[in-house]
Amino acid sequence: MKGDIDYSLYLVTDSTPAILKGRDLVDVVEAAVKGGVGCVQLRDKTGDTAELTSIARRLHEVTRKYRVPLLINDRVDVALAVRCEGVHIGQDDMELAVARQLLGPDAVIGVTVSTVEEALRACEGGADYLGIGTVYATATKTNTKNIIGAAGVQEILGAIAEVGASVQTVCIGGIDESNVQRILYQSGSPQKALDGVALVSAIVGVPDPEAAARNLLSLVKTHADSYKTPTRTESDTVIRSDFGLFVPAIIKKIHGNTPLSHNMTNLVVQNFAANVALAIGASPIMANYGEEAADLCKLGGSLVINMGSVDPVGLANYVKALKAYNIARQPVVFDPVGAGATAVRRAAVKTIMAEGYLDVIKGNEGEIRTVWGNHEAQQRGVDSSSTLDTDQKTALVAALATREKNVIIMTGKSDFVSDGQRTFRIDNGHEYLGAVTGTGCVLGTAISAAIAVYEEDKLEAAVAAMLLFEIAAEVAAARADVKGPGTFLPAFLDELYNLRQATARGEVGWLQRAK
Ligand code: 3NM
Ligand code: MG
Repeated sequence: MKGDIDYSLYLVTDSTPAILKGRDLVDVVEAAVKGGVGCVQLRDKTGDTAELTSIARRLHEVTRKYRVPLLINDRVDVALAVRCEGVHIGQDDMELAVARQLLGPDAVIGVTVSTVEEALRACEGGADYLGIGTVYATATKTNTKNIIGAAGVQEILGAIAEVGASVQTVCIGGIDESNVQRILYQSGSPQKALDGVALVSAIVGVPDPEAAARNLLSLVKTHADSYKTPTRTESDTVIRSDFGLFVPAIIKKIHGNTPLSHNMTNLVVQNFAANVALAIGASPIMANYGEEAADLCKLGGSLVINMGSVDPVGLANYVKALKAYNIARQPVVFDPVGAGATAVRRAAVKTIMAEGYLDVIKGNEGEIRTVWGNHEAQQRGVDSSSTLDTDQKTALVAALATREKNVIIMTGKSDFVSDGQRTFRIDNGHEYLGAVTGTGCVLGTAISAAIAVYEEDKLEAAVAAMLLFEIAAEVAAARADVKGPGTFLPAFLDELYNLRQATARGEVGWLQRAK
């Protein structure tokens, strides 16, 4: 019986008026179970014992009818009184060993964990499943000890796999239709993946719990098709010699498809970014109002979030757009401009990374190190030196891409690009790129165009855009009429345009300059 439980969609109840909105909890749970919830936990931190026992009894009648287990949060006595399938205990609740003794070997006992230590202790103590959290900040539980994000869940799953524990796992906190697939994807490793997700408000707090549960369950079941881990393992050198095999094709595809590049960017670079998008064959829209993303994300393009000037209104807009693009499964490029510079920016990076999946994160060394350092538990020493050498940069982009399951680009004199499996360095570019404003920002726009047309390999797409961009800069800087940064700027736009047009005609000699 215990082994048959389907944890894919795990419902935790909440009887607060803000969530339940005057409905009968039993009706809400029955609807959710009809929609596909496979496990129900009664969680009521305020009800007295008689009240709790009565509602547990009514809930158990329903869950039994659908052959779904009912667990009681914290209250072993209530579980015993109603003879339901088990309990869920938090770190401040009754000890696991005592609960097991009282309930016996057949009872289901789950434990809340937020650290590796708590997880390993619960496994050793014989927990049947772990509720890992808090993943994302949530209004449903504001007294939470630890927001751990996908990276924290991944760390815990890795530690469980290492000791070979067979425990089931769900994660909890702030999960809804916009992020359920990405948390399953981002938190997993080849060794161990989550068995499901636990939610409160996304099911109990919506008008139609049955439809919500049905939709969420189908998202859980299809997450593997929706996000894919790159499977190639070619070495750096193989990829380099292959430039000609994929770069021209990607640039031709931008030229042919004119993908939308939706930029939420700062005032300084808006005009420049739009011109770069046009030069490489994309269709730019500079739209900083998040509400528009719900429509724009349906046009098959990509989103650039450039944190160049961040304020609370801007941040809320970024989050809104990010969620819209995530739901539509259209790619997002994140440029954490000035990430480490102020507390406000560090917090904004944290929020953006928690609120959505970022297909590409592009930044300079300091910015990428801030993104990495956001998850304290995983710093592992890379932050201790003031500037990183080539090996450290390679290791950092690969580790961050592995952790985030995306593409990481660290720009600089040499650029480092990784999807966690393939990591390499691009040495093209020109000093004039650093002598005019916004070139780093508009590179994000160029990358967004490539990713919009070539989602099948985001690493190759990023590399194609970067080579076009940096070689165009070299060609422009070498022109006789270019005397400095001022004359460089229009020449750069010209050469971006020229190289793109030439590539569309099949002339790809410029790619010889790739290094
Ligand atoms: N436990 P929602 S977070 C009940 O971190 C609960 O252990 C948490 O609610 C933990 O799905 C949480 O509405 C609330 O975000 C989850
Ligand atoms: Mg608890």
